[in-house]
Amino acid sequence: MTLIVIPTYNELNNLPPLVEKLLALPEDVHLLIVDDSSPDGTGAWVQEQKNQRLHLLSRQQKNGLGRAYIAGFQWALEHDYDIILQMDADFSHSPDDVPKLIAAVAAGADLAIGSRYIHGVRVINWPLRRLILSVGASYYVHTVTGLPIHDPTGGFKCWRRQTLEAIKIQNVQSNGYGFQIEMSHRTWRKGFSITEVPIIFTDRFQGTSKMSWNIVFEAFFMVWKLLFQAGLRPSPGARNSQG
Ligand SMILES: Nc1nc2c(ncn2[C@@H]2O[C@H](COP(=O)(O)OP(=O)(O)OP(=O)(O)O)[C@@H](O)[C@H]2O)c(=O)[nH]1
Ligand SMILES: [Mg+2]
Repeated sequence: MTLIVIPTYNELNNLPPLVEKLLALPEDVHLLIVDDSSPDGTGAWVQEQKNQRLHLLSRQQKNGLGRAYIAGFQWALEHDYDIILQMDADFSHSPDDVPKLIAAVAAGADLAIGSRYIHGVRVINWPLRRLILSVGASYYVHTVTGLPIHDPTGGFKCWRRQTLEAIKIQNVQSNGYGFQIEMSHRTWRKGFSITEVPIIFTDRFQGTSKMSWNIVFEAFFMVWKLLFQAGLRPSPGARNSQG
């Protein structure tokens, strides 16, 4: 069974239509909304819904994306899900791409990453400076850590249960972009197979951004920690990434 984990903070405009689209997919997915007590009532909306396939994990305070995902993944592992997909609530990650990611894991990948930067660049409506930052970050992460992924900061990913069980998620400290990088880096270091699946990423058109320079700086320094943790050996040998 597949669980889609969606962290939310003030996404009341985006979440209801997103939930509707995801529950209408041919795949029989369950959803877990991890809400940090959004002042706009996102969590309350989830609670009002009477759908056995929609679950809510409500947390006391806004603690960052990484903490929300760890809690959501732990919940998934405590329940009976064998595929766990993560995505944003703001429609930057399209529900139409969800089946492709699930299929990649079902076909054997230990981790499937929705990638904006394989076979060209597919980002819609981002200001140029943000695109440059993101593409530059991808080169930087690859150069420092050796992680063979074209889109290491992306947050549209699909996990095989055994991968999450093996990479000791309780020890992952970072938030934001650093969180996405650290999770993939652990997966790669353990020798799991990673497949990148092309996706189209669209900037949020509703709600407010939680992106901040803190998140960028955290990731900037965090990659050096990953390199040192890996004993200054950027490559574990074989390149696992395909696509
Ligand atoms: N539970 C929880 N969710 C969060 C937190 N910060 C962000 N989110 C959610 O995580 C997802 C990604 O956050 P975004 O604000 O879209 O971050 P981004 O995509 O880098 O930036 P923008 O799209 O420009 O806003 C969205 O679904 C947010 O609602 C948080 O502290 N707690
Ligand atoms: Mg977003």
